[in-house]
Amino acid sequence: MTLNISQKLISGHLINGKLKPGSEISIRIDQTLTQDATGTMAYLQFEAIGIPRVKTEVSVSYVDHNLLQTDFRNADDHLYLQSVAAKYGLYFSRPGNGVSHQVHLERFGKPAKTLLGSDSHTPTGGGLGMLAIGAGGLDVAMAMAGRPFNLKMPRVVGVELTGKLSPWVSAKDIVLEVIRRLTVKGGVGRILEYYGPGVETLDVPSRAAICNMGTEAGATSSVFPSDRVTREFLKSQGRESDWIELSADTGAGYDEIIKIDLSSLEPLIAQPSSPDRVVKVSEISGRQVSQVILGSCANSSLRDLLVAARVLEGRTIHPDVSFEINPGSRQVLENLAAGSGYLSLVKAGARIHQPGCLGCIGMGQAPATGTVSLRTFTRNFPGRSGTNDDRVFLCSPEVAVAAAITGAITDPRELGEYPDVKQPAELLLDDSMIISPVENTGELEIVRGPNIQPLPQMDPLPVDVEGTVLLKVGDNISTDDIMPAGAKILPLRSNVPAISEFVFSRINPSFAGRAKSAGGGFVVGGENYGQGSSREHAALAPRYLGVKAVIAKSYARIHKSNLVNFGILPLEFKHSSDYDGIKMDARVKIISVRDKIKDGQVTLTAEVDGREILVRLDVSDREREILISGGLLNYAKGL
Ligand code: MIC
Ligand code: SF4
Repeated sequence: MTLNISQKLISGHLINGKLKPGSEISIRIDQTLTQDATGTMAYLQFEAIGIPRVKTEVSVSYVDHNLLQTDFRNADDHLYLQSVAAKYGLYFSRPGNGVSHQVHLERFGKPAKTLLGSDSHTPTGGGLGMLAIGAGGLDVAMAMAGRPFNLKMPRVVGVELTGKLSPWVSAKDIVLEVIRRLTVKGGVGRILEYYGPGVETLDVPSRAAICNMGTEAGATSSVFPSDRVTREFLKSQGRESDWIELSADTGAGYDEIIKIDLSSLEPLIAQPSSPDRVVKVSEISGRQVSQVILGSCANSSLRDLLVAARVLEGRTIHPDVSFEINPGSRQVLENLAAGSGYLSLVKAGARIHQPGCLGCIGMGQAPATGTVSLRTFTRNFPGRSGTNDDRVFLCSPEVAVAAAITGAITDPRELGEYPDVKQPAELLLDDSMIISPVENTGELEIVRGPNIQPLPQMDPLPVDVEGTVLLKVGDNISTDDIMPAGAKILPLRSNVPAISEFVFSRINPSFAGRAKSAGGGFVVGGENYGQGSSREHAALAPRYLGVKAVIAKSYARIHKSNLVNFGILPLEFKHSSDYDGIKMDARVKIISVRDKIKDGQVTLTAEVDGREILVRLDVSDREREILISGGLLNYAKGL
């Protein structure tokens, strides 16, 4: 039987199930990663599972999101995470060492391994030929405890790359083209597997950038072969021995195919406020820009920063532009500083920050009212930058630097000769900001400052569920809408009662108060409900407020699993026309829901203001048990 890369990776780790798209499979997880914003909760859950040491080959705890320390809270979380890592045998990547995905690619990722991360951009590892998947923190905690990861076998989309990129066109343009074609929901339930002669023209940072943003199309993962280029990258990291070859068998097929001729691509840009609102830069050039930021796990590699540095040599940025740089890792920063790149950026007027997520998740760098911000980031959901009514565009480093120079959206091909920047073959390597695991950790104490609050207890599913519709929302509601992030709310990630006050706060500020006084209720959504991040707080905090079920037209993968993990029923309209008939405050009742779920019923009858509609519960038998137990932790404790 001939297999594509995704099928090889899955069958090499398969514990249960068959490679039949849509059916439930369990896979063994070799590596895990967490970041601080999801990590505190993940480790509180890991502690609750009660295992003395992680059971994976490699588990790394990164601190990259909550870097602003405006009071004790984020600093408390950092200490908690460091002490947990020491106690349970994890690597700890210290604050300032860089964005999890960039550092993991550089120092830990290995071809043919599986990686589960509590961050939706974990698929970045696909650039090295890993099967890298984003999940909720609780799923990652389970994987650290040695349990398999469960998911629906994805359909494998072959993305055939032919030709070669033209000057000033780069990896971001390839993935923006993929997102343009698929939209933010076209990748749900799919792995995007890249193949064809264009693959060998792309270096690993470029491949990683492409895999990183497959997430924006809703994909479960994205993956490249592991070839000569991968070997060179690992060699430059002093890790050539981690390389193995990985390619699809000759004649292997795909469930669907997308074809992209790299030679025909032009510089692209995603307009506010969705990553799929992609147009050619040339179509909207001339719009005034007041902020440009180069950074995020999509585009903050050494290659990306060196391109900017070379273009800016001997130039200065436009006086109306704030040009900011968030290096992806200390390795990137050190190597930039070792050459002439750092100096040319500073001389040009760049504001260079510490390595980390920073403005990508609203930890500072909010743009001014009514202004355009061009970012090389991953997502531009409304208000995510920290400014309401923001106008954030997503683009490549080439397009970003062109705007920094001209003060307007500019086709970078107008800048003249393209600097042909390559990732250096020899790099300065320095792991002094990564603390390695040690043995005999029994005596070590975990540091719990006042920001670390215990996990809330969850009751099992009641016999009937009943309540009012607390909120009705439209299509593509993101987890940034459900549980906003930013400098004010992120420090509350380890304090569920406090963070729950902010559920839906951007789009419906009275939500938390109404949910509490009504004793909970229902949320009604459109297509692709819960797109975007892996943050389980978008399920956990509504659950804390008493939300019993969401009824939506369809769901994003990670959020649907998170709803199940926290005991919220992820129901779907059987007839999507019923969505129109439901109003805010409608009274909803599902009688004997517990027994029906136990009996394996897929279609359930819900009474909405006395009228009956049909809803579907499309989950596996295991997920039914989890829902009945009131969530995954209760379920796991009962095993
Ligand atoms: C994001 O980019 O939205 C985040 C912040 O990295 C999230 C994780 C989180 O909310 O903590 C993600 O992508 O999963
Ligand atoms: Fe950090 Fe932004 Fe990447 Fe999320 S998308 S991990 S916030 S850099």
